[in-house]
Amino acid sequence: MLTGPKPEAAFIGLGSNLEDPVRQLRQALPEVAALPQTYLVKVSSFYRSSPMEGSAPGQPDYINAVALLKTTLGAHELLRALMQIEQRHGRIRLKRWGPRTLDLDLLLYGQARIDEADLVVPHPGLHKRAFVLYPLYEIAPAIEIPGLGALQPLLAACDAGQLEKLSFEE
Ligand code: ROI
Repeated sequence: MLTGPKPEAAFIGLGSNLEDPVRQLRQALPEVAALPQTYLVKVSSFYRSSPMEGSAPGQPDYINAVALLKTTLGAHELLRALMQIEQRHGRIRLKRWGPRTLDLDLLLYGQARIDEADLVVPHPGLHKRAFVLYPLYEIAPAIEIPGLGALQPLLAACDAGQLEKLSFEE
């Protein structure tokens, strides 16, 4: 049971495009669930997409998902814990926008707005990225994003491209 301060709802984005991306996400989820002071409440389907604009060229497709956590970890503590999981997955990130074995992004932390050198919440790319918006909508259609408002208009303005929902988490 969680004790102490009221848990916050935190949404995280999971992404991988190296070394069996579906397996990377499947293995990461129990690690997220095992974080201290944290419940894993919900996980979206897995979605496949080609590397989005801005990505270094010639990369394999990505698998992405979004998860809802309830946690009494602070935002920075949660970020640090997510980075440790990334590192355990031997995260390869040779260059910015390059391919990676596991990427865990802190997308939303309650209604918090954080703008610091090491942490920006809501995640700055969130509203433009179909591979975040669609899985987020799947598990939290009514959510309000601090500074941006409802999810539906953001979805409507975002090109889903060839984002493909995987039916059996393959
Ligand atoms: N493109 C897709 N489709 N999925 C991602 O998770 C992703 N992550 C990134 C960049 C390289 C911007 N492109 C991506 O960091």
